[in-house]
Amino acid sequence: MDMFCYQCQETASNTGCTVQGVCGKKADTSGLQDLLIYLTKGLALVDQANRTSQAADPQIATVIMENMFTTITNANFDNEAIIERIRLTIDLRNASNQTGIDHPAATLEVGDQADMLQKAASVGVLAEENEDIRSLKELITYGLKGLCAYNDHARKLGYQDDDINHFVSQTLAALLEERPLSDWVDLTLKTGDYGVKTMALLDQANTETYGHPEITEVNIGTRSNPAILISGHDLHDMKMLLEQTKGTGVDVYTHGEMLPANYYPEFKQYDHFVGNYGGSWWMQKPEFEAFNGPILFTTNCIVPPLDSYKDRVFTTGSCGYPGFQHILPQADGTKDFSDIIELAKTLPAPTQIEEGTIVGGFAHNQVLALADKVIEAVKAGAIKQFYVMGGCDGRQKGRNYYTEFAQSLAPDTVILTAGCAKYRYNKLELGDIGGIPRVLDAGQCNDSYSLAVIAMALQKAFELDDINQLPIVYNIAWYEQKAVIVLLALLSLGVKNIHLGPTLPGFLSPNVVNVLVENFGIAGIDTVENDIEKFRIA
Ligand code: SF4
Ligand code: SF3
Repeated sequence: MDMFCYQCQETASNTGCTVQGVCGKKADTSGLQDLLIYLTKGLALVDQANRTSQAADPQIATVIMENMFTTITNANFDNEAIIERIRLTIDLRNASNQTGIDHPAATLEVGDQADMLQKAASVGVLAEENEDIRSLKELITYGLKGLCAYNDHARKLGYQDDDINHFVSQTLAALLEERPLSDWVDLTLKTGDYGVKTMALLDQANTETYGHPEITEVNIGTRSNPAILISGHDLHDMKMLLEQTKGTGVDVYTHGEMLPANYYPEFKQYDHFVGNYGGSWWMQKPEFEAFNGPILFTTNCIVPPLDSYKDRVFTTGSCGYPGFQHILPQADGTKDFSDIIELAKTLPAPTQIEEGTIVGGFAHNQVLALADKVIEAVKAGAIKQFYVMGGCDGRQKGRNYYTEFAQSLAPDTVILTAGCAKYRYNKLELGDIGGIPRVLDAGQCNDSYSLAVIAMALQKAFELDDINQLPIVYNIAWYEQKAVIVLLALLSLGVKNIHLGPTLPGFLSPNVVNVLVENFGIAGIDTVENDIEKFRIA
């Protein structure tokens, strides 16, 4: 059976995974995900028709969000879970299709897995034959996947904006249509506008619920108690786990994209929240082995596990892996993590792999509290340039570039970061400039929103007409679809000349790359030496 997927940076030969994903995704899982996306567009079509005469259905919005999130790179490898979502989507669509929409995506019925895979074969990415239109449609789809993931986190904290949900459903429905290229360019930009709106909503949800991130020294060593490692982006799960482990003698550590949880006042109050263990997602095999205790994935990125630890991994939310125990929410939305806690009590404490601390918590509120100091340092010439180096990390060898680039930057530069890309340089000793650390970590990839807020505040402080007049260079690393929405959001805010690496997306056709180069000055990366030279202000 063939598959075709080119949604992430590690896609085979930078053109497409066709036999098995570099991520470990199998052809059948890929086919089921294609079918789920197609049916989600059908559900969106029904939603659009209903919205002309009745109030929006929040259940449809939720199912759309969760379906999109489920298909993000490294989120869900579990065929059973995807099949369940396919059936749920069809049931909801049929129950909601009062206007009798007869598009195939709104009427398709499925039988067993073999039947689903047969039907999936004609609705995948390659069903769109025009290379440029396919490229733009997928760029929009991937942006929407990232947007839906962020929107889903906001929803779990009780924050929703139907304007965002409406846009998502409208755009997914539009993707079933044939339209001229220019329409897809417009929709790409509009997806970026809504990316900003969604990241702002999630920022509001996180900070109103858990307080503003503040400067924090995060412990990266271990203690002697048994412990649970929590990974992914879901702060709501983080809160429930901390509450339920309180007084049990079980400690909690973060991994990968959960590191920024350490910066929130709400989470800091728990004495058994010890710190962060290990590095970014792709280091999970040796690190999970050494951790000894249970691991909870709240979102991507899952790497197919080693036998040595696979029996102590749990998933929740939109992620899943065959054989991992999955924790479902109860009727009121809360989750019962007692199985994980009980298992932790029977296992040894983590093996220490590092010691010391790393500093983070430089989200917009904290940086703006230091604004006078920062502005003074720029005016005095102590800080010459800022480098936004946020985004994703990945396992490709070429990503050493980011470590070497950070090391080669002049001492009068400051790195602004968010997302797991930070692990390429957040443990280097890069020092500070008059007390301002040279690596300012705002948080998770969605906290790239904070970097934009900081840039806009600096623009105002220096009375500049254009955000591009600031001494900020954008050298961003991407891997999965959340980075796609971050990129589109930055374009929406008018940021130009973004460098994207380690490779430009394989899903961008040469003509679409030209559009991005001509209108936004998007470029790839070169050698560290050449880029350091090129980006430096004289
Ligand atoms: Fe390949 Fe990436 Fe798709 Fe996995 S998500 S199948 S690595 S393109
Ligand atoms: Fe993505 Fe896996 Fe890091 Fe949130 S989650 S950034 S790659």
